[in-house]
Amino acid sequence: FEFSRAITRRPAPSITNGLRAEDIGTPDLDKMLAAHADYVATLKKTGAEIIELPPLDAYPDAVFVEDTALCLPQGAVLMRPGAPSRMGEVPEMASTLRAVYDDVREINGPGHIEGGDILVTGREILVGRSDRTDAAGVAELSAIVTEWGHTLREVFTPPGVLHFKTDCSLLDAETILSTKRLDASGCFEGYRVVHVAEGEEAAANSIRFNQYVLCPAGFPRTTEKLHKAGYEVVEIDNSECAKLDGGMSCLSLRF
Ligand code: CIR
Repeated sequence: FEFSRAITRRPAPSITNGLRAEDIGTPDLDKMLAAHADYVATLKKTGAEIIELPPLDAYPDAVFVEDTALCLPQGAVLMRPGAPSRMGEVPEMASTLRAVYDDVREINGPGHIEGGDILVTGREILVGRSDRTDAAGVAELSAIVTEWGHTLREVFTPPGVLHFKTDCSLLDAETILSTKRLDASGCFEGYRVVHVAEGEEAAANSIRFNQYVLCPAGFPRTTEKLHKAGYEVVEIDNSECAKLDGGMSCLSLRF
C-alpha cells in the first residue's frame, strides 16, 4: 500500500458505451471527468508521481487501467482481458510500462486474466477466478510471479460480482476490507478483516494509497468504521464509474 507511482487514464467521450452488467443509466462524461480529476489530485497529494495518460476513444473502458496489467517491484505483467472489447487496451498500456520497467512480461493465452481480479497483500498474491479470469490465465501469471519469488493463491469471486476486488481491498499489509459474502468463502483466513457495512457492499472497492484510503462517496457507515479503525479516509464521487461496474481500484495502476 506504499507506492511511489501510479498510472491513470482520462475518460473519453466513448465512456457512454462502456461495458456494464446491468443498465442503470448512462455515465455523464463531465461528471466523470470531475471525479477523475479529484481522484488523481488525491493520489498526487501523497507525493507520488502520477503518470496521466490521454483518453482513448476507441476503447470505452480504457479509463479502468487496472485491468490491463499487474505491477510488482520486480516487473510488470501485461494482462489478457476476458472481455474481447478490452483486449486492445493492453498494447496501449505496454509502451508506458516498458518506459518505467526493465522487465515487462505478458500473458500470451489462451487463458484470460484481468487486473481487477488480483489482490497483492503483504504476503501473497490472491487471484479470484471470475467471468473474466480463468484457470489458464491464473496458471500463466502464476509461473511468472513464482519466478519473481511471490506466492500466488487462486480463490473465487462471488457469483454475479464482476471482479475479485469489486468485493475487497487491502487496507494495510495484514488487513483487508471485504464484503461479508466474499469473506464467507474463507479466502482471508489469517488476515485481519474489516467488513463493509450491510447494504454498503460497493464500498469494498476502495484503495489504500500511502496515507489515504480512497473510498467511493455515499457509504457513511463503512467510512465511519474506517475512521474509527484509524484510517485517513478520502471520499471520491464514484456515481458515474459505478454505472459501469467500476470503483476506486480500477482507475489506477499503483507501484
Ligand atoms: C468492465 O466491465 O470491464 C468495465 N466496465 C469495468 C471494469 C472495472 N474494473 C475493475 O474493477 N478493476
